[in-house]
This record gives sequence, structure tokens and C-alpha cells, in this order.
Amino acid sequence: MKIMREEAFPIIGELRSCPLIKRYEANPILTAEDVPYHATLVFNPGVTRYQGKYVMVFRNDYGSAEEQRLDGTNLGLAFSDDGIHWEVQPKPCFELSDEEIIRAYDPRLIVIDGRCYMCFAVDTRHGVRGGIAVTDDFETFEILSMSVPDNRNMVLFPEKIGGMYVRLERPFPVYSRGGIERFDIWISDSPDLRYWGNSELLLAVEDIPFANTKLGPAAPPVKTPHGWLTTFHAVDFDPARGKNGWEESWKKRYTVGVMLLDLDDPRRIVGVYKEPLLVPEAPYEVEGGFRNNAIFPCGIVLEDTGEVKLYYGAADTVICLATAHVDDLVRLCLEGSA
Ligand code: BMA
Repeated sequence: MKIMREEAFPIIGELRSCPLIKRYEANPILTAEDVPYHATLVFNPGVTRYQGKYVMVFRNDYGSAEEQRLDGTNLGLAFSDDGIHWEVQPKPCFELSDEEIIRAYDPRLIVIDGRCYMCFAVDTRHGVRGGIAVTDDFETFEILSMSVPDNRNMVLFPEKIGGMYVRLERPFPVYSRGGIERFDIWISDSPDLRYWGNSELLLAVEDIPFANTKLGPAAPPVKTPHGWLTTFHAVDFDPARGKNGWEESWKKRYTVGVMLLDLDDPRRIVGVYKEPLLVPEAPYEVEGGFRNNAIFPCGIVLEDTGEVKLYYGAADTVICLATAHVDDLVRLCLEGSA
């Protein structure tokens, strides 16, 4: 049976951000103007602390904002001493393209045993693949694995659990789910970061009241005494939405959710906050962008003070920061509501 796209998406309606998370008052923290080479849309930043500095690898879709045209994608590199003010390095640090690969994008950084790993999405002529690379200097990257299509939005846990590396990922099974976008978060493990298996469904879109089309991992999980604090993006589609950016129509809204996974068995969800943590509301999230109404976190840092810094792409156009206290986020997950 063919499900009509409009029928398949119960309308979610108005949503509000949780008052326990605050946007940085001088957002955006990085835009195309800060980049010393051809840059147009600068968004979806992977961020971690590595060798005494904050490191950001961000997506740069370059083209012409005036002509609303995009020509290609590379990944830029920036360093910071405080996680707020960034110095963008003179050239991009990562770009994949050949006869088969169109581009790599949406980097997520995670340090495991002193080495920096980067998960990224890869558009190819035969589907979307999830890649994992390792680097020690952000100049050379060794690609360790590339998934089969279609998979995207991978994040690694920052340590082995039960002797295995663990990742969250977001395959997109279209034919088997009524021909519509209904995508969930999965979990897999690996002995060596190259060979992945033991895949299981972790969080389904129907479990999240503010999503009606897809979920995906956002920033990598962060360790707390109560479990792995794990952000995800949640998407709702509303046919009444019209032109919300450069394209003729953009009917999706990307919000952010948060859950807690068991420390020893991350396949077990300890708690999920049933409302969104962050919803597009600020001007740089809802207007003037390539795709408005999109908040897409790829980076997170837990400070010693308990402050969580969440780094996100806003409207697929600029990079922003929001902060919360880790104890508040854990409580939201454990109690399910604010
Ligand atoms: C997702 C990804 C992200 C993007 C988001 C909103 O599917 O492609 O890169 O930020 O859509 O457009």
C-alpha cells in the first residue's frame, strides 16, 4: 500500500526550547566571514578538546549566497582557547571527491585513547555512506571504515565499552517503511573501528513525540555518573510550511532531543526527555538561511564545571553555541519532563 506523504505525518505544531539551555548571547560564533578562503555556508561543527585546545572541524558548502548557488563542500579547521572564539586555519583540512565520491560533510570529532577520530557522511554516486577516519594532526586523516549505503550521522562513544568500540548511526530504510522517510537511531559495535556488527535498533521515531519523520545521532555521547548523555536531532515535517530558505519549499524542522544510555550497556536507554531541548526560535535559526528551521548539533564539550557546550549548525548557514548544566540535562532524561 502506498502511503501518501501528507497522511503519514501527524502534525506536531508549535514547540518551545527547554528553559534550562541557553543560547550564547553573541551567536553565531562562526560564519563564512570568519573563513579566509572561499566559504558560503559554514555549519554542522564537530568539536572536541584535543592536546590542550578546543578543535572544530566544520562543514563549508561554498558557492554564491547572492546567486543562491552551491558549487562544492569541504571541511574547515579552527582552534580555540576558550571554546567560544575561534581561529580558522588558512586552508580546509578535509575534502573527498573523485569519480565515485561527491563530497564528505557533517564531521563529528571524538578523542579515544589520545587519538582524534572523525565520523562523517559521504555522498557517493551509489548512495550515502558513513565514514570513520583518524588523525593526530588534522592534516592527514586515515580512513578506517566506510559503511554500505544508505547510512549517515555516525557518532562514536569516547571509550570502549565491554571491550568493544560502539557507535550510534542512522541508516535510512525507505522501501521497507512505506516509501516515506521514517528513520531511527541504531547502535553497533566493533573490535577495531573497521568491522561493525551486532547492530540493533536503539531509538525509534515513534518514541519521540516531537518527531514525525526522522531521528539521528547529534553530538557524540558524553560520560556522566548516571549514564551516557546523548543528544539527537529530531525532525518533523509539516506540509503547510512553504519556502523557508533558498529552495522552493523546505517543510522540515530540525530540533534537538536528549537521552541517557546505560554506562555498561548503552543499548539500554535509561531515560529520554520527552520534550525538545532546543527548537529553532532565534533569528539566525528561523530566517535568512539556506534552510531555515534547522538546528543540527555535531559537537559537545563537558567542562570540569559541569557546563555542557553544545555546538550546532543553524539554518544550515552559521555555527552557534548553547550551554546547559550537565546535572539539569541528566535530570531531564531521568524525569522525562522539565
Ligand atoms: C540533514 C543533513 C544535515 C543538514 C540537515 C538540514 O539531513 O543533511 O547536513 O543540516 O539535513 O538540512
